[in-house]
Amino acid sequence: MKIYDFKLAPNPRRVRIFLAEKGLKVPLEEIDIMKGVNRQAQFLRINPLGGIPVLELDDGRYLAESVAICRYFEELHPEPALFGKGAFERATIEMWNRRMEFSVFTPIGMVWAHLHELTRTRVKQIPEVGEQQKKVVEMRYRWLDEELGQREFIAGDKYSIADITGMVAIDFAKFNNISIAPEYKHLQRWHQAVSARPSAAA
Ligand SMILES: N[C@@H](CCC(=O)N[C@@H](CS)C(=O)NCC(=O)O)C(=O)O
Repeated sequence: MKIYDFKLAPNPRRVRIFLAEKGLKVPLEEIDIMKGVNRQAQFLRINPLGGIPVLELDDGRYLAESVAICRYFEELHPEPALFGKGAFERATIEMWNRRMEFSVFTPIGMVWAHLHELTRTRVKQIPEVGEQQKKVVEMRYRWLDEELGQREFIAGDKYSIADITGMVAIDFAKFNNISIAPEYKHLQRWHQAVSARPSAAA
């Protein structure tokens, strides 16, 4: 078993943090996406969409998509439960993880795609889209600050996959010169707490 990884990229980091929270170690193989190794025929046979991470099982099967890979390990190693337990908690964590992906990570990714110099040769950049998405990110940070004024973690009183997605997205935003404004005390408090967990260094 191994995971195709790239140390600097946010999605594989989600899986590394998840595994660290579970106390699991899986060999990693670095795929340099900045050099386009993931866009070469050999890797496209593994994942036709070219994205990393990808989990390769010992029997030759593959799983792509960070959350699918995390779910696989959750099934095999249920504790600590990072996708929740019971119908309501599981659905709540699912809701929040999807919100972190679609409403926080996606606009941050759009800022990266449309404004960052490293994506200039890969994407037809439309700077106005990047600037507009920056405003969306700012709105989402304000919303998260309000939410985190009501509970300890993103999806409730327990750390979950939603905290992993949220933290990884917010850390990735720093590459795009977006940081948490000092007045967002609850968001700051949460970010410091999740960043202090040993898994954050994975
Ligand atoms: N939805 C996928 C996204 C995978 C993805 O886009 N990964 C990025 C790295 S964070 C990547 O491989 N980018 C390079 C490329 O697509 O060429 C997941 O959650 O795993």
